[in-house]
Amino acid sequence: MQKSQIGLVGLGVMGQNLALNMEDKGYFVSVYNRTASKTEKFAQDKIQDKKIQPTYSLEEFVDSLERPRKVILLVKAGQAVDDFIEKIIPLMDKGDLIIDSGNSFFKDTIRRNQYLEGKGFLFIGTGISGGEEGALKGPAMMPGGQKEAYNLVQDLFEKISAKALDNKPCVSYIGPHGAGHYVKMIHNGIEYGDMQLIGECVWTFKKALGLTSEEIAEIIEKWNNEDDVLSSYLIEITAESMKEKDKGKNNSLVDLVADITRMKGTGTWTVQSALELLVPIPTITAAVFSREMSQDKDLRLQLSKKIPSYREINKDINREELVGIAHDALYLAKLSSYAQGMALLQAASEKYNFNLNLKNIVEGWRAGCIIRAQFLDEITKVYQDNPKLLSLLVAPRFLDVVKNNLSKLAQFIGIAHSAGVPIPTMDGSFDYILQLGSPTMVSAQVTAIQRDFFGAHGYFKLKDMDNPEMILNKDKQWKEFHTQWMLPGRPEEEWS
Ligand code: NBP
Repeated sequence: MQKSQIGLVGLGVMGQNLALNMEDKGYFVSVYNRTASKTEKFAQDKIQDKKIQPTYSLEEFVDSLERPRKVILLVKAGQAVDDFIEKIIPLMDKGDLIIDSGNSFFKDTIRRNQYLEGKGFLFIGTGISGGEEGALKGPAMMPGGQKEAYNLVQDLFEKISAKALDNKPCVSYIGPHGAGHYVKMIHNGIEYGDMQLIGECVWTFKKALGLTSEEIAEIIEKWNNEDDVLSSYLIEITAESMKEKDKGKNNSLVDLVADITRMKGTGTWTVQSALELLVPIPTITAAVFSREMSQDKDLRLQLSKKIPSYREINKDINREELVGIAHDALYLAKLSSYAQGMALLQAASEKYNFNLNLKNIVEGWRAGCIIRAQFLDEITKVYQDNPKLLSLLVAPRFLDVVKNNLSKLAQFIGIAHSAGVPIPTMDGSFDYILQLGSPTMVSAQVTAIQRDFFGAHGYFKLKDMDNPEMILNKDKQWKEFHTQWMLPGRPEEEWS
């Protein structure tokens, strides 16, 4: 019997569609699922005339694969992946490859990679983005693991992945062990930011201008024009979904949807990683906290009866003007969010020796994935020109956006707040730019001296405060002091 070139375990939504995608690209595929009835149904309904072999035991599954065996796991992330690895490795041979394509936590992937490598197996942890449709028609893929492992599946991955407009496949070797899952995690964090930023624009249009969901959908739809800097999948689906009517009625569906946003964890992991690596990502953090706040529906209902709603006396706001301001504000806020995400990738690349190629990563997000956007072509060019760029905000083509749109973002924030709309991601994006653009953070001076006052934690003083170009850690241009706050005369002591 013809051996299959690839095996897939886990016939959930993603697994079924990925199996069909691989078969469509000419591969013989074996499939297995923990619950056999799902395999039976898949076999009956979807693969009658296809080169997909259903199997009903792990032994049958492993035996059906050509060597070296390549097995894709698409099961629920977490313990299920470890359990499955334990079940399948006694049946496999050294040199065989296991590919975890679920949304696994990158530190689990690093651990699994080491564990399996120690036993002689190859292991890839790959992020897959694009949901059900992406899995079927072409997802963006972010594989990490041994290079020799990637070489075994490069051809397959390039065939099944999405293709950008220039026909480049949306997949490339990301780096060792957990690099692929790390990059997928950041992709999802950026996605959280994008979604919340758009939501804040919608809310502002509703409250400041009193527009209906349908009217807002029409505005947003125009932002998806080919030559618009905001043109993206998320803008497209926001407009389309906001036009949807409740079944058989004239109400917009979105107005009836509960204001509760669930999440599965990748956004939270992104924020945790940022805290661990000390890289500020205020926009993405605000997006995660906004989802958490949305889940506190009962609390909001109770407290909103007591907390006075804030709204300044209705100012006359010109619709066309606000739409223009919102467009430019959203573009800059998005740019700020991507600058944060890319800075986190740079830091993680050093910390975990991922050796990330930012240009390839962004290039691979141009199609197939949820954050696909025209804007990513621009970011690709930026990293092509300068792979070591300090911040996306200062790339020449984006510095102009910062210069031109900063006052629009400030205006938008003012209008939204006046209308009583909370816009934490817009605030986060704006403050991030202001902080990075501040050679002296006065708030930090105050905090430093407060810490010394109550805890004798010391503070730094630059030798020459008149020289604004002094850099703290360079050439020891600073000294550490402590003021003896409790002693008369408050003598200052030099600590180093
Ligand atoms: P699920 O995440 O719901 O996983 C369903 C599959 O996991 C089924 O085959 C199920 O088998 C299997 N499974 C579970 Br649940 N527990 C298991 C265990 N202890 N041992 C073995 N198998 C187990 O479905 P999905 O939405 O297809 O997602 C698959 C992976 O892809 C997840 O990691 C997800 O985060 C990731 N992902 C999903 C999307 C998306 O849009 N859905 C996008 C990108 C990535 P059963 O049939 O026997 O219960």
